[in-house]
Amino acid sequence: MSAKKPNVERNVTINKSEFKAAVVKHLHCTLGTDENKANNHAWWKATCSAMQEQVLEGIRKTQKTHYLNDTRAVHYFSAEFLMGRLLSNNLQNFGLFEVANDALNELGVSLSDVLEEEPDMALGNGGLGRLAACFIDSLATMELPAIGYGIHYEHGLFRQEIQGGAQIERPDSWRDYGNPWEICRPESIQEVSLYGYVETKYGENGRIQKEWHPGHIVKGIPWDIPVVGYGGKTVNVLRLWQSKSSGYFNWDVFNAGGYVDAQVENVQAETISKVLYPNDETEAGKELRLIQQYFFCACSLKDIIRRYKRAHGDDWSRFIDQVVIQLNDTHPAIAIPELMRILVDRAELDWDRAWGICTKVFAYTNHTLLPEALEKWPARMLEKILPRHLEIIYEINHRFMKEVDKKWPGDNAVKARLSIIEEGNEKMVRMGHLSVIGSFAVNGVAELHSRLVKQNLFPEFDALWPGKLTNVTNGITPRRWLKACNPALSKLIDKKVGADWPLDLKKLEGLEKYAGNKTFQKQFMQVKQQNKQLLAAEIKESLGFDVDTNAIFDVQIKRLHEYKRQHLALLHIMALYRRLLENPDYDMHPRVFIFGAKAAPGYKLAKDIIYAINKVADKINNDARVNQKLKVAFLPNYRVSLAEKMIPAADVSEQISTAGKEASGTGNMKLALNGAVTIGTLDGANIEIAEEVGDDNIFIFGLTVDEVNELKASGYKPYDYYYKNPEIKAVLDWLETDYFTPGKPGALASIKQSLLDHGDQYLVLADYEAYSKAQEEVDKAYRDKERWAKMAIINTAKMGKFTSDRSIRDYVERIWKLNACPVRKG
Ligand code: AZC
Repeated sequence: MSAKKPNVERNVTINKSEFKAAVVKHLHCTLGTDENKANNHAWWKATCSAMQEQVLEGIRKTQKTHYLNDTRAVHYFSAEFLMGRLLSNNLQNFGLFEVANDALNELGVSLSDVLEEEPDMALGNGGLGRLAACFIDSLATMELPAIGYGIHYEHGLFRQEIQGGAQIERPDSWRDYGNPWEICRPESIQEVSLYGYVETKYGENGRIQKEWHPGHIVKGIPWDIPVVGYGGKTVNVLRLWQSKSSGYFNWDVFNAGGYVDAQVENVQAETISKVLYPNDETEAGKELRLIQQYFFCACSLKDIIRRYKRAHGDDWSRFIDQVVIQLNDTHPAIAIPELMRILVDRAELDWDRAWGICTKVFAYTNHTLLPEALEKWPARMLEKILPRHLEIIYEINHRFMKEVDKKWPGDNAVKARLSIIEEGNEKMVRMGHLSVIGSFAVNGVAELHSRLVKQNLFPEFDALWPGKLTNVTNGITPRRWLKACNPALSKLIDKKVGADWPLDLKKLEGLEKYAGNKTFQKQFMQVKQQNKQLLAAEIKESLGFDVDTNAIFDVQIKRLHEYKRQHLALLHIMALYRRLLENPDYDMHPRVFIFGAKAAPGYKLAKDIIYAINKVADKINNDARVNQKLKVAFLPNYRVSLAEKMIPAADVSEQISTAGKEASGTGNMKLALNGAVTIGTLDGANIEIAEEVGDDNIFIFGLTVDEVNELKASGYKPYDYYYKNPEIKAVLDWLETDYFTPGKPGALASIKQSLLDHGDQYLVLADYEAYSKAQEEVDKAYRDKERWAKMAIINTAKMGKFTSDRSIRDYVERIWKLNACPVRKG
């Protein structure tokens, strides 16, 4: 049966010989080299430039169409966009992958080698940044007018090296040799003010006028990264701001004294966009971080307003019809007082009208309940960097407190909880509160998480504004996370359900009827086997040892964090090792535990866990008594392009966070989509994955959110588990010896301490036994080849809900109220 062609009308028609000619032209005319001299890097650049011709045409047509239709657009504000590589994605989305492959082939060049030349665009830490990247892919694919706004970091997330088992951070330099995709737009440069003081003036009609005299002005230079929708019709852009010195220094302010302190002089404008903060789920609280946030929000708002004014002049009445701004977490929350400042101080609207506009423009997504991730800024820091914004925040709060008093008269406790300002030793500005108050919609990212946002994080806000707090379950783009990263499985799927599933992922349900079909099972598992071989080759190249591709590939890939509990997996690996040493006939199917994880450079215990995984891996992999059955591979420098190799090869997906802590997870969706079976807790989107695949096709274990709360309330004592369970005791004690770190006893002891003496905040020991039992079930299931194949197929078949197109549809229909704006040929 031949594959049905996708039901997409493509805007691009370029054949192999034209593509070939374009590549050669760029090799000659853009790079000044020729076919004989060019290395893969040059071929990569030439191929990108050939693509870029199509891309630029797409951008031009898209922008013209949006302008002529005067469309309402969503503006996705995010401090992070974890884009990964673009060439393969752009080729796929333009439908030119095969064309390019054949064209390069004729030139004696391998497209897959060329693709490997592209550095990842790693302008994000983890889930939040990758979600933003998936969302802009869906927006373009669904032909929605959208623009992503963020920061053009010179250095993205650090490159991780492992030396002697420990993580070493090296700078990431994704654009050292130029980036062929980005387009500089000097015509849209913006200026941003910082520091200085506020002057109060009285206007003719008695109106109080505030004037901010900044101490420093920096320039924001926009770089546009194309976002090619699947089908190549709409090409939106991601606009990233780079900071540059404006050469401006306010001598008046300086001479007035006191306002511009020594630090201001030291501010180097270029440092603002120099580096991405490498923290995931922890708020850094650093001055430069706040400046980064304000910098990109201020540039982006000016850009939006410039575009609006071009069509509507000074008439603000249509602003709320044209503009919606989604705040990706609180990182861009400072945009709320900035828009108020523009409307009240610059456009001279009265407060109520300005606030009416503001609160119809912003919507806010919360991504975490972890207290250490909820941003708070010292009022003093805001006053210094953004004095007018602090005044505006106080005014917003003052008016809001009156509203609270109407609902709960005289209740000071509720006021203290709801106030944007947290009183204490040091007055703090709560950015989450500001975001909820300044937005018309607030969402969590999975059903459970959104319920907890309402119940635990913002209960009174929910009571005050019923319906404002809502859920939009996360999603992933199936174009990158199945079609592009797993071509063998994609082709197999095409044959069964047709080729338009990348646009309509529910079509995968058509696979369900083959789940019990022996032939299909065999084909499906053969693809998995091929992908495992590719990953085994990667492991060999990166780590130097062989892994058995008949073993279960058990994969845990995500940032390293105690709540994600990589150390729970580690304790279990050590227990398996111990069981095998005690009983060489211990009956288990061979397994390779594969990890990928970066730790925030300042997060000591997370780095200790990486070290421990590597040390335990060294020992096990070199122990001939066990290494036929057990291996551990920690692949360094986990990133999008490595995920694309690991995910298609996974048999088992580890999603083992403490219930209530992982807001959603999106790796869980990517792995299941590629036929991995989840072992996981009832947390985040795991719950919704379980609902889709059914209890027989997932291994759920461990405490529920309610049980976690009960256990904590009743006084959790990790030592009880240590004394009760001899395996837990043995394994924890083992960590203290020098067995894994010869000559260095105690080198892994911090993990034991955190679990016993520091209270095991994430209930690793409480969930250990259930996890270990669930792993035995996994082992049993895998040995039944038919049962496993069926489970794997059903996982792929049932992932339709988790396409980011569905998430975007939810946002569009329930929050953004946007219309698609098709871009036509010509
Ligand atoms: C992450 C959540 O931890 C993860 O569960 C979720 O899937 C993802 O956002 C996308 O919604 N949160 C973050 O990355 N948060 C921060 C502050 O970095």
